[in-house]
Parts: sequence; structure tokens; C-alpha cells
Amino acid sequence: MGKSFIIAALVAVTTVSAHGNITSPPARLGGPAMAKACGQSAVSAVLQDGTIPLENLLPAPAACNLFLCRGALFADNAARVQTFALGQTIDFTAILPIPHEGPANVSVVDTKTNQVIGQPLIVFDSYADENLAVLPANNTAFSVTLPAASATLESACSVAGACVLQWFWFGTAAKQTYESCVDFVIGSGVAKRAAEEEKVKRKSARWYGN
Ligand SMILES: *[C@@H]1O[C@H](CO)[C@@H](O)[C@H](O)[C@H]1NC(C)=O
Ligand SMILES: *[C@@H]1O[C@H](CO)[C@@H](O)[C@H](O)[C@H]1NC(C)=O
Ligand SMILES: *[C@@H]1O[C@H](CO)[C@@H](O)[C@H](O)[C@H]1NC(C)=O
Ligand SMILES: [Cu+2]
Repeated sequence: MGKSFIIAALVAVTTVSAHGNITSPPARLGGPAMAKACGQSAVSAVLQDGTIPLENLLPAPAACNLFLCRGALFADNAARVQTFALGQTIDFTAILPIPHEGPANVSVVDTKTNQVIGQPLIVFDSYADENLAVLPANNTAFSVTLPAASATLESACSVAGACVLQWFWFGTAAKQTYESCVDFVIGSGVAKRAAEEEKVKRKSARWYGN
């Protein structure tokens, strides 16, 4: 329960709670597949307020895993899949209309097992601290860099839907969890092409002696 609840109660208007999500790269939204798994009311809630914590959607039916991408499914988001190369730096934009202090991170998650692959790509020990006059700029604009070489990522994330970059934030005192997921594939073609070009460049540099 957060500030939003108290404000809503005090002002006695029907405000929606609003906490935070990722606005770029494009993250998973609710849709028909999520409605089938989690219920239409859950989808209506996230479409009405894309920043709500997953706790607002509990309890969930057994087929609905709110603890991965807040229940959002690949089937509803096939058009939003991003292609990233190993070693690529990816810029994120977040909105935090109602901050709640706590840890946050972004990790590659295997969607089949809901397990993190490798190490988190960024970790905030203290994120969205509502006691600060101004939030650090990196709370709403930050970058993560994929490992430059990872056979695991390359094989685990070669098919759309298999991997997401999940932004995860837990408001400690609020006891609220926020998740946004960016579907992506590792475009090995992109990385390979760059490596080939580099090789050609090096070869011609040798030939022309520059
Ligand atoms: C983030 O929240 C805004 C405001 O509710 C919403 O318009 C947008 O679709 C949400 N984005 C995601 C990825 O949930
Ligand atoms: C991300 O942060 C949450 C909250 O602290 C934590 O539960 C989770 O284990 C972290 N993920 C990783 C991969 O460290
Ligand atoms: C975010 O910015 C704050 C304030 O400049 C800094 O202390 C913190 O280390 C930064 N966190 C990350 C994960 O870059
Ligand atoms: Cu709250």
C-alpha cells in the first residue's frame, strides 16, 4: 500500500495508483493471452495503469505468473521484440510517478524457467527514494551493456520470446514489486557481420600499410 492509496483515501477521488514502468525500449503490455492466463480484470488494470505493482493483481490464477513480467506474455507482444548484439549498450527510460525507496535491477531472464541468466546488468541498491528532493537522473534514464561474449546468451536468446530484459524494482517499505520486460533476441548475425567487417578492415590496413 503506498502513497497513492493514502492520497486517494484522503482526497476521496477515484485516482489510479501509479508507480513506475519502462517506457523505452518498448516493454510488454497486457493483451488477450494475458487475459486468458490472468483474467480480464488483471489486463484491464494494467491497461488502465501500466505502472501498478504486481501485488495489485493478487491473487492470481495458477496459470498466471505475475512474478515474471507482471504476468505480461510474449504472445501479446510479438511485434515488440528487439534485436540486440552482444556487447551492445541499451538505453532505458523509466517513469516513476510514485517513488518508493528500495532495490532495483535489470537482468536477462529466461522466460521458460524464470531464471536470471548471468549477472544482473545494472543494480541499484537504493532506487526511487521518495525522501530525496529530486531523484537521481539515472533512476529514469540509464543504460545496460550486454556481455561482449556469451555463448549462453547467444544460444538461450536466439528465439523471440525466450529471453527478456526485466526491470525489477521492489519498494521495501511499500512492499510493492514492479516489473517491465523487454523481449529481445541476440542478433548473432549483427555481431558476426561487425566482426567480419573488422577483419576486412584490418586486412586492408595491412595491405595499404595504414
Ligand atoms: C507504462 O505506464 C503508462 C501509464 O499508465 C502506460 O501508458 C504505458 O503503456 C505503460 N507501459 C508499460 C510497458 O507498461
Ligand atoms: C533484483 O533485485 C531484487 C530486489 O532486491 C532481488 O530480489 C533480485 O534477486 C535481484 N535480482 C538479481 C538478479 O540480483
Ligand atoms: C545513480 O546515480 C547516483 C547519484 O549520482 C549514484 O550514486 C549511483 O551510484 C548511480 N547508480 C547506478 C546504478 O549507476
Ligand atoms: Cu504504493
